[in-house]
Parts: sequence; C-alpha cells; structure tokens
Amino acid sequence: MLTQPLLKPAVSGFAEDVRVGLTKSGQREILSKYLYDEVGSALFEAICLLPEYGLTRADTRLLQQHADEMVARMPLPAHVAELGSGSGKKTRWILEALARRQHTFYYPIEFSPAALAACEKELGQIDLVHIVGFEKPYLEGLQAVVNRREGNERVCVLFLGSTIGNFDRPAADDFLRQVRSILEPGDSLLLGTDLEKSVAVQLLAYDDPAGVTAAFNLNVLARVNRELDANFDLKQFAHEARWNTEDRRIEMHLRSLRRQRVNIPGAGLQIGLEPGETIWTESSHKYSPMEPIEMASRTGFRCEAQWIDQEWPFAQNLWIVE
Ligand code: AVI
Repeated sequence: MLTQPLLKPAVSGFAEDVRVGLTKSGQREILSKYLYDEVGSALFEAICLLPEYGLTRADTRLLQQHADEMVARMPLPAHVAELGSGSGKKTRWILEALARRQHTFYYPIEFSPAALAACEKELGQIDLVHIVGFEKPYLEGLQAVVNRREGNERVCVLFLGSTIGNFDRPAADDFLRQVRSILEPGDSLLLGTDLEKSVAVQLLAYDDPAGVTAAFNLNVLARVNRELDANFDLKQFAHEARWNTEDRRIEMHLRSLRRQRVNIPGAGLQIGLEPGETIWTESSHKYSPMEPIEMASRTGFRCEAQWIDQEWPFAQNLWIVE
C-alpha cells in the first residue's frame, strides 16, 4: 500500500525516527526506546511483577544472593555507573555490599527524569552511598562519570536486566566496544543476560494472559497519537510476540487487523497498512551461558565470573577490562 510523506516537516528526533521507521521498505518499525514514555515505563514496572516474566526476579535474586562475592571480585575502590537504572530496586543489593567496603558514589544514567527521581528515592537512604543522577544517553553519561574519577579510583558499570538483549547481536558488540573504549584497565562491567529457555515459556513471558505486555506494546502507538497528533486506532492492532529461531530472540510486533490509513501530522506522514502487516517494536535476544563469555573477549573484556539462576535461566556476568 502507498506510503506518502505530507508537507509538515518532521520536528523532533522522535518524529524523524517514526518517519524513517514507518516508511522502511520491507518491515516497518518503531524503535524500542520509544516504548518507555511515562506510561510505558509504568507498564514495564508492572511487567516485572508478572508471574510469567521471571527475568527481573532472577536478575534480582542473583544480585541478592551473590552481591558480596561480586563486590569481592571487583577492583575497588570504584564509582558505580548504572546504564538505565529504572527504579533502582535491584541495585540496592550491590550498593549495600559496596557500602560495607567503601564510600560509594552511585551514578544512575537514565533518559527518563521520572525513573531517575524514583531511583533517588529508592536508594537515597543507604549509608555511605551518594547518588548523582545523569539524565543523559548511556555513553555520554558514562563519559561524565569517568571524568570524575581521581587517583586509583575504578569505575564499575552496571548494565542489568538483559537490556543488552534489546540490541541486535552485532549492535550489542558494537555498544560494548564503545563502553570499553571509555573505560580503563581494571574497570568492571556487571552485565545481566537472559538465557534461552523453552519457546513456550519465552512466548508467555512476552504475551501474558493479563495483557500487560500487550498494553505496553500498544502504548507506543498511543504515544505517537499523543505526541505527533496521529490517529492510530489501537483497537485495529493486535500485540504479537514471536520467537525468531535463527536469531534466537523474541520479537514484539503490532499487527494491523485490517486495511487502514493512518495520519501522523507531527512526522509529516500518512501511511497505509495492509491486513496482517506488522510494525516491529522490540527484539529481546536470548543467550547461551557461553555467549557472554565470548562477547567479553570479543569486546575487550575478560569474564571474571558468571552466576546463573536456577529457577529462571539468567546470568550475571562480571567482566573486567583487560
Ligand atoms: C527492558 N528489556 C530487557 C525488556 C525485555 O525483556 O526485553 C523489555 C520488555 N519487553 C517486553 N517485556 C519486557
């Protein structure tokens, strides 16, 4: 079906990304980072509580059970920089373990001011931990943290929750190389990676019966309506989670339930969608236990240790910069 740009010029990064993503030949897409406006971030917090989505509980359990050992294996003293802290709940275990050994500066790096505020509220009371939030893109924020180090101070980067899985594999390597290039030998990275499990379990985690993940996914269209004056009719789209066997990832899509046209004036765009056509909104890659160890050596780190949850296959990987 025809896709035709209208006259109104694109006005923001969001508008431009929506325009580019929705006019792609082949598969249309909206970048997954746009799932996380205020509503989307609240829905994601709800996803983390779902019985079918074991990822966050596994991530938290490993930190709770092994934080002292993790900290014992990190070069110290260290500043802590967290890429995408969210509400910061699970970070408490690491910060408390660190506070038993050193005064700690904790720098959550977040796009969302609401998440930064929640994180400061959640973690602000821990003795010997000082919080300084950065509302910046990850790499820019990390550079700002590194610039603050003095003398023999190290930097420990936290990248939890398998957010790395939302990057395609080559893009993940690229991103980790960029993180490495900002760091110095002796700095560390604690990386959370969700491991492969049965397809049925994985699909249920991204298509829960209560429909919370569906609401999270559909909200991106509601966001385009709110921010770019579009007229997506959400009832005419269905949430879909797919397992992509070749790339070993769950994909979230929004499937058009009929032939329809949508106007997106804020992006200077009108699109036509066919019945069954989808907009791809997110990928969540799943890993073998060996994969993060190999990723470490490909990207300039050495995997110092790995902890795997017994209930929900998930790995925390402690990497040290070579
Ligand atoms: C943030 N990220 C690691 C989540 C994931 O599992 O890929 C986002 C999410 N999407 C749907 N459910 C959760």
